[in-house]
Amino acid sequence: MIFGLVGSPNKGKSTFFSAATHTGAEIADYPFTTIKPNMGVSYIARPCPEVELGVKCKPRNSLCRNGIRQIPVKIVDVAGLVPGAHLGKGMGNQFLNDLVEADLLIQVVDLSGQTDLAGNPASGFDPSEEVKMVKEELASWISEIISRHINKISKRDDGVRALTEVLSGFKPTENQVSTAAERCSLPTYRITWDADAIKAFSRRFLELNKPIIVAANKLDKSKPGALAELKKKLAGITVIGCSAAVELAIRKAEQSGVIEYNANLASDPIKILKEVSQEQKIAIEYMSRYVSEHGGTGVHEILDMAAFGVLHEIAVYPVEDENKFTDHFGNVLPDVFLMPSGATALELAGKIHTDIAANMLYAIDAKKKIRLQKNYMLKDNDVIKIVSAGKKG
Ligand SMILES: Nc1nc2c(ncn2[C@@H]2O[C@H](COP(=O)(O)OP(=O)(O)OP(=O)(O)O)[C@@H](O)[C@H]2O)c(=O)[nH]1
Ligand SMILES: [Mg+2]
Repeated sequence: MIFGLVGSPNKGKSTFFSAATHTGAEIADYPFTTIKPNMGVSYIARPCPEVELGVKCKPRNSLCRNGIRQIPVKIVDVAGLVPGAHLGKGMGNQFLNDLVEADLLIQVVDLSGQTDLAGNPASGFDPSEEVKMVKEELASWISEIISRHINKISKRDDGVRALTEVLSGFKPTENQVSTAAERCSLPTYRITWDADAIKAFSRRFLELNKPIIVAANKLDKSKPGALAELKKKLAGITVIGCSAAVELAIRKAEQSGVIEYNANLASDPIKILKEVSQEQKIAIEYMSRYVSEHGGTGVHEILDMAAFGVLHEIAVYPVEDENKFTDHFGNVLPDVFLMPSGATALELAGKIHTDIAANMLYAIDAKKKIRLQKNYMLKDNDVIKIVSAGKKG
């Protein structure tokens, strides 16, 4: 799974990226600090079945901390988007291509209103304008791609197939393309759409292909009520407040061994481990108060919400031994796979190996020890053994 960080310049994308991936990205108080995309790995969290099954897991494709399974997701942090980006303004549009593969976009906005659309200092700037602008720029980018190929598309009978091919970089399903066209009441047999129709289609396609979640950043210096106001203005979009700067400061202090951070503890989530200066003590007390008051910094809440709340992914654990919950080598609950909700046991088999799917007989629910049909619809947190005629799953 890939999340793309988008937004206008100077909103805190690279700060969010560094805080989430625990790697350094260049951060500065001026627009266009980021030019080349930063790529990194972060984790989304789910309760590990080791707790309910009373076993100790040995993860291979993920991590487990205090009974919480941490599943890797890729994050890409790109240059800031400004009005006219699709025409080459600002850092141009080449970096838009870095977003093409993202499954979801996290738009970082400045909730404090202290930067404008170009990332320059402002006061009382309305962050909902940033969301509108980014949507328009991304839709224009898609429109440009379609317009470039419209002659070729119009010669094909099956417009859905033709568009799916032209937009193949986005890895769209034909269903996304046909639904977007239907929602604009546009015919898809031998497409002869004008510029307005292409734009309308692109907006709908964007909604389906790149769902957006809004990270209302700089909450630490925003006015009270700003978050509620933004949520009201962006009704229909998931908006979560966060302070990427506080998360980054905590992670840095943790990495240097000064503190221990346990986000799950309501009181005293930050423990001081070393002798610290008065200045550090004040900073740590501030961070501690901030996370206690807000129930965290919002950064990981946003990542979890993106995967499980917006994309509706589920976490499924394939095993080879349904009694010991192990793989071939005896690793307990070794792998966790993210699957789209509605995925079947057969689709899980396909994700393990095409041969296993081809020869699949049935599946076993390892928690309940019951046999499941190939078309069994997987549930979040399922532990599943695939039984196939050739190999065992
Ligand atoms: N108070 C506060 N400041 C923040 C927060 N997040 C980022 N900043 C500051 O905002 C400025 C811009 O941060 P960056 O992470 O470089 O922003 P960006 O969106 O990547 O900017 P470009 O790469 O220029 O598009 C820096 O001075 C950060 O320290 C936050 O949560 N709270
Ligand atoms: Mg940046």
